[in-house]
Amino acid sequence: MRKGKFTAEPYELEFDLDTTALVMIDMQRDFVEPGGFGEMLGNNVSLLRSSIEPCKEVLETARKVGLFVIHTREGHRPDLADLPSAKKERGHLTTGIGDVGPMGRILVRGEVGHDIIPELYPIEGEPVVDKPGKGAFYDTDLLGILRNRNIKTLIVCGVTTEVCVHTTVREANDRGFNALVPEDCTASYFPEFKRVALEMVKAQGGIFGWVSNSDHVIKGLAAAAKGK
Ligand code: C5J
Repeated sequence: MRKGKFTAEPYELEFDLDTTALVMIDMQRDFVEPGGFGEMLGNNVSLLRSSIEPCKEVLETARKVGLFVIHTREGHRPDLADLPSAKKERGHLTTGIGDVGPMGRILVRGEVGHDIIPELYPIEGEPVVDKPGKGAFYDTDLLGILRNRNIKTLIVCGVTTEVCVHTTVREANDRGFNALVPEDCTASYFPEFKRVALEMVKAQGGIFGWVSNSDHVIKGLAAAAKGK
């Protein structure tokens, strides 16, 4: 028996450890670390950093119980051939995507700032999905990876709540997955956006998915692993 239930809103979510995956969205240095692109844009990265410890605890438990773990990174090819001009031009930034920022070329694969923070670094066997957009399904091989593992339930953590996490949860919902977001494992530069984004996920009977927290997720995973 590898089945369990997560305490969540709007109601408990039943899951099976063998068909559940943890998806860690864009915990990249440029978004989360002081001195990165996010901070360069004037954002307070400490708001995002509060999610690191809960993410780490969920990740460690997921690894212990043998859950399938996937990481994503937002970014582009070094030649920027996959960067739409609309995305490049948005915001009229003097230093934007592809330009040299504080941690190398901004959101370019292979650069220091594009990489995942050391606290949550992927280990062997955990696929890293590089995504050019906000949603983790758009123009990536994530759907194939999940289907090949018969995954049905996603625990979605990471940053930022209302941008890449929310877009991914919506995409997952439309593709037939049950997605759950542990609220302390996600963060936004704008706390009000985080609050509303999570309200939207669980509204109307869970129109996009479920909201829980790291404690409930850890307890749910551990109990399922013990067959309780
Ligand atoms: C943003 C993300 N905020 N990972 N990316 O541009 O949410």
